[in-house]
Amino acid sequence: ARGCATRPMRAPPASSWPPWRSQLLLLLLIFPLSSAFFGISSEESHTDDDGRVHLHVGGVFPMEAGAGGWPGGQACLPAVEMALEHINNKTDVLPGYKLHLNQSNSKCQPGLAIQELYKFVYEGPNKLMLLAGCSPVTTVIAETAPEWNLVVISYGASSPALSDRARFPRLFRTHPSANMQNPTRVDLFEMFKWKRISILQSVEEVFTTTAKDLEELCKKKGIRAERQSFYGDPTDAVRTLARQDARIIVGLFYVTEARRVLCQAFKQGLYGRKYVWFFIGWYADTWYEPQPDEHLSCTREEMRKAAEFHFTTESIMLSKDVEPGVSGITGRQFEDMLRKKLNNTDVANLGGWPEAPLAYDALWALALAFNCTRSHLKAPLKLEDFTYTNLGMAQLLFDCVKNTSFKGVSGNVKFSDSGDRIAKTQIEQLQGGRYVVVGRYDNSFHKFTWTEDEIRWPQNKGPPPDSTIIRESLLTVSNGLYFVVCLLAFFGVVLSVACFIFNTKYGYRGVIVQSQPQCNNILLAGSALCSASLFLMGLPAEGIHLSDAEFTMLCHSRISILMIGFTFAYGSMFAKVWIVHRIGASE
Ligand code: ABU
Repeated sequence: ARGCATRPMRAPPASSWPPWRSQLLLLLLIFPLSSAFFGISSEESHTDDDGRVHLHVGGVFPMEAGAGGWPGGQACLPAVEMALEHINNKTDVLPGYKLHLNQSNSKCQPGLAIQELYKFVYEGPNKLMLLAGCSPVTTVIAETAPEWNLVVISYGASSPALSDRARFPRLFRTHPSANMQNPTRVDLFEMFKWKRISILQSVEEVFTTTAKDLEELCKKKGIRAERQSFYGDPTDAVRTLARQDARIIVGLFYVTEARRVLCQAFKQGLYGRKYVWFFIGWYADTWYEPQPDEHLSCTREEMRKAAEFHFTTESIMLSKDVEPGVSGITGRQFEDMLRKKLNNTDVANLGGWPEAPLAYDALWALALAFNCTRSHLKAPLKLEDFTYTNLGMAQLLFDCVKNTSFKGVSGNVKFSDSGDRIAKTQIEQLQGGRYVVVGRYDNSFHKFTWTEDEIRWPQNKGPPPDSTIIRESLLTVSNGLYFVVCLLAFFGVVLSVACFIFNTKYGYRGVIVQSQPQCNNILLAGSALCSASLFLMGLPAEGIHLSDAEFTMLCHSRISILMIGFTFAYGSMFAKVWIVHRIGASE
C-alpha cells in the first residue's frame, strides 16, 4: 500500500458531508488494508522495447448518459487516444518517454468515478496526472485528487462551481465554464427587448451555479428572471412556467432531461410563435428525437414541432485557424482524422463530438506540462520518480500546467488563475430541423458578429413579446346609441315630473289621498334619478375625452345616483306595501 494512504484526512464540516464523502472515507480505510492483505501494490513504471520509460496517466470517460448525464467519452476517448498516438510519435515531446493512458468508464456518475480513482491510485503504476470529464464526476475527482497531490485536467466539465481555487486547488480545464454563455444570453435578451425571462433547471450543481450567475447578470441589466427547478420529472415545473405566462425560457439540464422538458412543453403548449427556448449547445444534432428506452409520451413529429426555432449557445470548441498548432495539425484536420478514426459514423450524434478538440488539447496540455516539469527537475530526480507524497514534483507539475500556453486544435490553450479557459460563443438556431449558426459573440468585447444565415421567427412575425401585453384602451358606446338612450332617459324624467305635478295638483282627491302620495313622490324622485343616471352611464361617448380625475368622478357619481334613485323607488314601494298591509290587518 502507498504511504500516502495513511495520510490523515481533513474532515469536512459535518453539515456539508455529501454521501460520496462517506464512500470515500470507507474506501480510504478499506483499500489500504485490502491492498496489504491481498498483496496489491503499485508496479513501477516500466520501460518499452525501444527503451522508452512509460509515464502513466489516469482518465475517466463517461461512455453513456445514464438517467441524466453527458456521454462525452464516446468521442472524447478516441480524441485522447489520437493525441496519445501523436504525442508518442513526436520525438521533441517527452523524449525517452512514452505516455500511457489508464482509462475507465465513469458513466457520468460520481460514486463510480470515485471507485475508479481509487483503482488508479492503488492499482498499477503511479499516475502522474488525471483526466476527467462531466461536471459531477470532475467535481468529486478534483476535490479528492489533491489528497494524493494529483493535478486534474478536465476536458469536459462546464460547472461554474469548478472555478473555485480554494475548493479545487489542483484543477485545470480545457472546457470553458458554462457561465461563458450567460453574457451572450443577456445581450440577446436586450437586443430583442425582453425584460422578463424564466430559467428552467435540473437540480445539479453545474446548472444551479449557471442559473445563479444568469440571474445576477439579468438583475444588473434590469431584466426580471424567475427560476423553476426540477429533479427527474419536469412536468410540474413546466406547468408552473405555463401558469406564470413564461415566454422566454432558458433551459439548463442534461440531454435526457431536455427531451422530457421538450415533450412537456409540447403537451402544455409552450412552443410556437409566442415562445422562445434557449437550450445548451452541446447536445447532439438530433437530440430532440425520442429514444426507444426513454418511453416518452410524445411522437417524433411532436418533438420536432416543439423544438423548431429554439436557440442554443455554446463556446466555440474548434479552431478555424489554417495554421497548424503544436500538434502539427489544424482544427479541420483534427476533425477529419477523428471522423476517420470513428469510421465515419454519424459523428454529429455522438456524445462529446463538439468537445473532442478539448479532450485532444487536454492531453497535449498534460504532455507539455510533463515536458516542462522534466526540464525543471533537479538530477537525479526524474519524472518516473513521481510519488503521491512528492510535494515538490507535484508543485512543479501544477506550475507547468498553470503556465501552459500553446496553440491547440480548439484554439489557444491558456488557463486563467482559477484554471478556466476563455472562449468565444456561438449562437445556433434550429431551422427546418437543421442547426444553423446565426452568430458569434466575443465575451471580451461584448460584441456580436452575425452570419449571413438570419434568425428566423415562426410565421415571420419577429421576436415575440416577453409576456402578455396589457394595453389600456378606452371602450365607448357609439354616439347614436348614447343619444337614443339619453332621449328615453329624458322622457323618463319628464314623465316623473309630470306625475309629481299631477299628484300635487289633485292631492285633495280621495283616490290620491288613499294611494299614499308621499310614497308616490319619493318613488317618482327615485325614478327620475335612475333615469338621470343613464345620461352619465354612456359617458365618455365617442369623441368626448375626460381627464383621469374627471373619469374617476364620473364613475363615482353615476353609481351613487343610480343607487340613491333605486333606493328611493324600491324603498317607497315597500313602504307603501307595508302601510297597506298594516291598514288591512287593523281592519
Ligand atoms: N460540454 C459538456 C459538459 C458536460 C458537463 O459539464 O457535465
